[in-house]
Amino acid sequence: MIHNGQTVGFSGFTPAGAPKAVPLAIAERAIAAHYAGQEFQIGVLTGASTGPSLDGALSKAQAIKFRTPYQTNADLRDRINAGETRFFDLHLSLMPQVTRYGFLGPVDVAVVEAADLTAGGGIVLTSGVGAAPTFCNMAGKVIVELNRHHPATILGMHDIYEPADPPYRKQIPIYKPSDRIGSPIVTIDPAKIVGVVETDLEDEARGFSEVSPLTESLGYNVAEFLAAQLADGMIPKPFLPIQSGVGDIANSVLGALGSHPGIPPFEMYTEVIQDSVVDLIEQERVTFVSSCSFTVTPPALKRVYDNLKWFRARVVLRPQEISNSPEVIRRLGVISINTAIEVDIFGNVNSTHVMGRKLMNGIGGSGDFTRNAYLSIFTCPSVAKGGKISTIVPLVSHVDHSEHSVQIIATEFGVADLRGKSPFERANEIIDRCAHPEYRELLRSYLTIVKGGHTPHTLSAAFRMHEHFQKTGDMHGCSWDTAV
Ligand code: 0RQ
Repeated sequence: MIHNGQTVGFSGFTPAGAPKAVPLAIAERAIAAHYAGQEFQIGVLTGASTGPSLDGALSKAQAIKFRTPYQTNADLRDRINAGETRFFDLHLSLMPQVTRYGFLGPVDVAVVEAADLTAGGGIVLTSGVGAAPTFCNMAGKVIVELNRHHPATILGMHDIYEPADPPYRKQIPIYKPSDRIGSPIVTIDPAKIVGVVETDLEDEARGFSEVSPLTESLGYNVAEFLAAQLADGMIPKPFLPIQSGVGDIANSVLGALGSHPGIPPFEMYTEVIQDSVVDLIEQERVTFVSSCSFTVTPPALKRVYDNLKWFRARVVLRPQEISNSPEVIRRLGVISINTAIEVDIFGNVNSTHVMGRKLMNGIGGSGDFTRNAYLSIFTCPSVAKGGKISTIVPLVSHVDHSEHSVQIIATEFGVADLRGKSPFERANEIIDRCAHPEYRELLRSYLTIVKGGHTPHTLSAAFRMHEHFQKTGDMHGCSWDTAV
């Protein structure tokens, strides 16, 4: 049913809710075709990243011609960076919309993981929604992976809503994270369902590293800052909804927010629920979460499924077009917290590329939230690769979030507040509060190379720290001497 050159839309968001058996079968088919000297590659559309059975197996089988919008898989990353797979890095909120607009071409087949099927073409999704409703609507054929690992009683956790396209679009009527505006099921013409594959497979979300002294300090700094903002009246009482990205730092920051005495129980309007949020919901430190997925480890998901009634009253899973909607994010006043690879002294953020060239994961939903947040925060350790790389640099080697959208930077050393500051003031704030002490003098001296101009850049020196690392394997020892 799936042929060379076709485009397939897969359900899920992160490994949560992504199909596993059908992509493995497609990978086998590709390997057999390649062995027989035939071409077999498909376009892979998803909600976000997926797990080893989808991106991993298909990229190992050299079966992915085109991929969008986000990935985290090591094999796929290698193929993208080798130029073998074309990758389109896209804001996640836009994925359903650009699919409907036809910007990515036709969707031939949708493969959707379901917890249950109802009479009349109703699909009960599982732990992640992603762009599944749109793929089901757009595709000519739908293949359902009916995964018994997810209980049918998850029915009611999802809120499926697809906005009309311009010029007929109306406002998305969400005024608080818990508002429900759609249907608990995806409804399609049952005649489009060309196959049902029964499975019993757990989600493939990765675990987390233990909280380290560094992630603990970073989390504490963000929590202290937000508690002080609340006490000063800069954040309205009782508090605003939180969005948090994925990864060890994000997990640790959420843990710190949850345990800080100056932060009251709060709501979240976010795209992923990580393990720490499951803890906080159980502890009633988080009172409600609107999300696109449960990106949690299998033991954490088991806790959710063992206590479904409790969690269904406190969690709604939405399509990414709604969980990441700029309109709703700005209306609700979301506080966004995402992770940077590098930050420059003026507040531009690189979340996606190492040394300007090598893709790490992708922008994900970080841009949807950052640009529209009440308060936009980026976190990162002050150094990478054992201190040989300063994550604070004169100019980022790739721009994902510009200085016009980024308000707060936090590292393990402190928090820089960029609001209302000129480029020169921002540079001093970031260097003094966030840079590693070993790199502070070097960064300060960058500001003195030339005088004048609104933004004190020296074009011939702006990437000197990166160049020095590429030549010597270390940013230490870099100087501006020959740069001007
Ligand atoms: O590499 O594992 O080889 O040592 O980058 O860095 O510190 O482990 O951090 O896992 O939280 O990932 C930005 C990639 C951070 C992630 C990023 C190297 C570092 C390590 C990972 P190693 P850490 P994390 C949510 C919203 C996308 C945007 C987003 C991400 C590896 O958070 O993909 O937030 N964000 N989306 O050593 C060279 C530097 C480096 C560096 C870090 N300056 N130079 N290497 N590394 N900084 C996602 C969704 O929307 C679903």
